[in-house]
Amino acid sequence: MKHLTREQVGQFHSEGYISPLTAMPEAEARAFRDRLEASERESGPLRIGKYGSKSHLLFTWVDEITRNRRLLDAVEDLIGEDILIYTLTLWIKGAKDGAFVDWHQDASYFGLEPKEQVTAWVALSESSEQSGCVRVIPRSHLGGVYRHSIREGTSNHMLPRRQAVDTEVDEASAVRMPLKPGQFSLHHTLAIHGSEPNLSDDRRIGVGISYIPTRVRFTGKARLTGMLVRGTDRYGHFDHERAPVANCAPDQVAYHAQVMKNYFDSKKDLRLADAE
Ligand SMILES: O=C(O)CCC(=O)C(=O)O
Repeated sequence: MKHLTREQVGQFHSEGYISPLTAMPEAEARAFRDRLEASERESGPLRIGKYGSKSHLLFTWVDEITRNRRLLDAVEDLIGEDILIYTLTLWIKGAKDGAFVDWHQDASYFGLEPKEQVTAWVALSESSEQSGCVRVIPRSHLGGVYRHSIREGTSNHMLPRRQAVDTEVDEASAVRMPLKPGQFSLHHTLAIHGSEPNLSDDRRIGVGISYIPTRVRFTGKARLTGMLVRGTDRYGHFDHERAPVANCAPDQVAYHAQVMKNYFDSKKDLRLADAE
């Protein structure tokens, strides 16, 4: 064990999540936030589906976060030492902007087998009950993949496809995962989770990193890419992504656009129940 206790690993398997864990001191997280805000001044809003997705290909500060030793040690304790990033999302809610995330499972639109993906959600600002921290339904990862459908008329839904789980969610059983800047939570790919709007006066900023062991494969037709962040890849199910050497270098921006198109196109041949 490199970071987690046996009890924490046990909790992940029985409950579907662990929180809070610490990746870095608060001051370091604030410095990352400063770099994020400098990138926003240069490149505009970091929107999901654009620069806010797979941002580890565009920004050196995101690449650095994904390779944080304590973060990877915790992930390694769950999935082993050969680790790829499958995707990454910057979850940014403005103060009182109404944005929320409906109940969903990550596995429902990832198209991965076996279902061993783990999401690490790293806070770069205070993620509290008031600012709309991530909520999870304990043990919901034990029920397999649920049907999802598109919620029309919900423009504040942060997921690009606005999907939500069709099953009745017992909200009373939901557990909030509040985090200080520099802390992170881990949730299972099948755990039903979501978050409420940010009612605080500050932005709520999190980096959601989807880590997979190299043995996992994509079940759709396309050949996808992943970033090897620890260990070796003895399977070759994914082409390895190229890390940025500067923020938004033109060739890397073009590379990101091509990777993103391939990623989103690849989901089109997955069944609706599983995907969008
Ligand atoms: O940031 C949020 O509120 C939702 C995060 C989420 O859905 C995820 O990390 O998978």
